[in-house]
Amino acid sequence: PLLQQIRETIITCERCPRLRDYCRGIGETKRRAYLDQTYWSRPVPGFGDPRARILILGLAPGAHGANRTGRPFTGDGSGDFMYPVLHELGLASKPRAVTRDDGLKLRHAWIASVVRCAPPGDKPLPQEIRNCGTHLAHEIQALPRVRVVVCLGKIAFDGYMAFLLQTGAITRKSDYRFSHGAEYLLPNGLHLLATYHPSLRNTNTGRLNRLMFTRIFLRARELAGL
Ligand code: DU
Repeated sequence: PLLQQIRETIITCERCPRLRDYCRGIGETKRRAYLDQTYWSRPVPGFGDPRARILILGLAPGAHGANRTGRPFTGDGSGDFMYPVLHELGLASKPRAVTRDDGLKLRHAWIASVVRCAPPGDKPLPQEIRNCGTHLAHEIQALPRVRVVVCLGKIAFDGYMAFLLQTGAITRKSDYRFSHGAEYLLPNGLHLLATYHPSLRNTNTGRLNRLMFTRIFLRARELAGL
C-alpha cells in the first residue's frame, strides 16, 4: 500500500518541466522500431521485492527503454545485459525484461534510479537530481531491509552521493570515489558498491563484461547476507 502510494506520486510528478517536456517529446517522435507502441513517457517508479536487501540504482530511464516501457531497465540494451545476470544469481525470475506486464519478478532486489525521467543527453541538472531525491528517499524509507546499494555507473554513483549529502547521510562526497568494484560502508550502515554501467557503450567494447558484472552482484549478495 505504501509502495503503491509512492508509485502513484512518482508517476504523476511534474516537478521538472524540462524533463517532462523532453520525455513527452520522445514519446511523440519514437524510434522507428517502436512506432506502433505507446510510450510510457511518465516518471518511472522503482520495482521489485518489497523485502529487498539489495537496491540497484541507475541514473535515469533510458529514452527508448524505461521511458517507453515504464519499468526500469526494461526494453533496452542495458537491461538485456543486466537481467540475465540477476536471473543467474537468483535475483530475477526470468532472464529477460520486455514490457512492464511481462510477469518478471525480482527477489531480494529493488531497481530504481536517481532521476525518474529520461534527461536530455542522459544529463540531469543538479536541481533535477535534488527535485527527484524525495522520490528515492520515499522508496528507501519503504524498503527497510535494504543493506546494499549497487550504483550502476559513475553518474548514478555521483547522483547517489549528491542524494546522500542532501539527506545528511554523508558529510563529504570526496570520501567516496567511483571505480568499478569500489566498496564502501556508509555511516548509516549501508554497503555501497559501484560498477561500470551496463550500457551498450561499455558492454559492446568489453569495458564491462558479464563476468565482471556478475562478480559485483555476487559480492552484493554476500554483503546482503544472502
Ligand atoms: O503483484 P504485486 O505483488 O503487487 O507486484 C507488483 C510488482 O512488483 C510487479 O511488477 C512485480 C513486482 N514484484 C517483484 O518484482 N518481486 C516481488 O517479490 C513482489 C513484487
